[in-house]
Amino acid sequence: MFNIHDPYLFEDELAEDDRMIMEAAREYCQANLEPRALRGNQDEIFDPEIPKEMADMGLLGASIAEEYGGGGASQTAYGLIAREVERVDSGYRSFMSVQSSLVMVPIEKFGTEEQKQQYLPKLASAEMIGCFGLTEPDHGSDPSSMVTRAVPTDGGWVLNGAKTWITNSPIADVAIVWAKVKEEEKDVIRGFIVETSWKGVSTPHIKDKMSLRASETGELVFQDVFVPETHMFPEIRGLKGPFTCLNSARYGIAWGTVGAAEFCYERSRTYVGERKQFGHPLAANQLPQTKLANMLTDITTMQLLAWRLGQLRDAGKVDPAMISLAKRHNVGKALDIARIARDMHGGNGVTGDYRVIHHVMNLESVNTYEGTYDIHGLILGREITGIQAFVPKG
Ligand code: TGC
Ligand code: FAD
Repeated sequence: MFNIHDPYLFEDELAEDDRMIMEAAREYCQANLEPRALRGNQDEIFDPEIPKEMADMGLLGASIAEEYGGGGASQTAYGLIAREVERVDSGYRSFMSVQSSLVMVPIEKFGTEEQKQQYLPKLASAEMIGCFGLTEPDHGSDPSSMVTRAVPTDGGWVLNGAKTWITNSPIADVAIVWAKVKEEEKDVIRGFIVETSWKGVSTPHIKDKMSLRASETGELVFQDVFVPETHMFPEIRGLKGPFTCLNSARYGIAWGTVGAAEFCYERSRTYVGERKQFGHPLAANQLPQTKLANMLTDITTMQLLAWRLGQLRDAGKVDPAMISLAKRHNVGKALDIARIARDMHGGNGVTGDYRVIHHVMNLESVNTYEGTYDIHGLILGREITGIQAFVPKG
């Protein structure tokens, strides 16, 4: 029998543990997150209770090792959690992605044993909130040109510079900061764990975003901040550091956007079934039917891409370009689906209650962050042709 939610039955293939995590995440998100997400989005409020609730459900650091307070779950499970959170709100999925992939992953992968013991359990339990500082006011798509710099001093480093568009920064206790240092006369990018309570750190909130309104976004400003030597990642050098974290977060977005697209499709199906014009349900017309058929076709490709990518990540067989392909495709298709869903709801589509415009606005940010749609196109173009086209020739 044709399944109108999962036509190629990928959920039948899930391991039992992954399915249980998915079902628990769905139940929490629908019962607890959903009722608060609309108001949060409209009033630009990040609910401070939600991190703790997510932690209690095991949704933070789900794939981090259990010995550090993580869930020890599979990559597929991490993706399935992102799908359930983003079905409700991309802003809360952003919070979860940053905490799990962009803060806990680098500490687990690049940190010393002491750094792991000090931070990972507190991040898993939401006793601490983290953020990730790569983008700067003048350097977004091209982080290699960053100007934030650390210079050596007695017992550590002095950090100066500014990062912007930083998810969670206004509420963060700790920031993973990427900055240049001089090593043998050359600039090298290194990673630091910086506590936001330290002297010289400020985290101004970016006001009046029209997208991801329930997510706290801000700056990270460093004025002569002393960072002890113990707070530098000891080995990792270059953009490989931040990009390794981004591999995990971009993969999560490939899954998260499946949830947003599924919500918009299902909402539209219900709406055209109930709404009558010219004496018939809208669903009796050819155009709404083919719009739904197109949505479901795109959602099916999104589901299968994300699911297969999870399997490949668990098997350790992923090249970053595979993640670019899925992030770019799935965000692009989710945005198309959300915009069409908005149109299918007519005037009601612009109200908060139906929740489709909420997804349209959120997905605009998701299309831009963690590498824009076009930057991921150029990453794929470089793989296909062997020629980098980021820097214009001539
Ligand atoms: P390129 O020459 O390509 O690479 C430099 C070094 O990095 C290595 N590398 C990677 N390593 C692991 N994973 C990846 N995905 C990697 N991509 C590159 C590469 O092997 C090389 O290593 P080595 O040892 O040879 O030095 O560097 P490039 O400067 O030419 O890069 C170009 C480009 C455009 C691909 C890159 O700059 C890029 O991806 N730009 C997009 C920037 C971006 O994604 N920013 C995200 C900021 S964080 C964020 O948005 C969080 S939103 C959070 C939320 O709310 O969910
Ligand atoms: P630009 O790089 O100035 O790009 C502008 C346009 O030019 C884009 O369309 C881009 O595709 C295009 N473009 C750029 N270069 C090229 C080229 N070579 N060829 C063709 N087209 C090109 N960053 C963090 O570090 N941490 C965070 O937590 C974080 N959270 C964010 C949350 C939100 C809500 C948003 C909106 C952004 C966040 N970001 C974060 C920043 C995000 O990663 C950047 O916005 C993104 O990488 C793009 O950089 P930019 O905004 O400077 O745009």
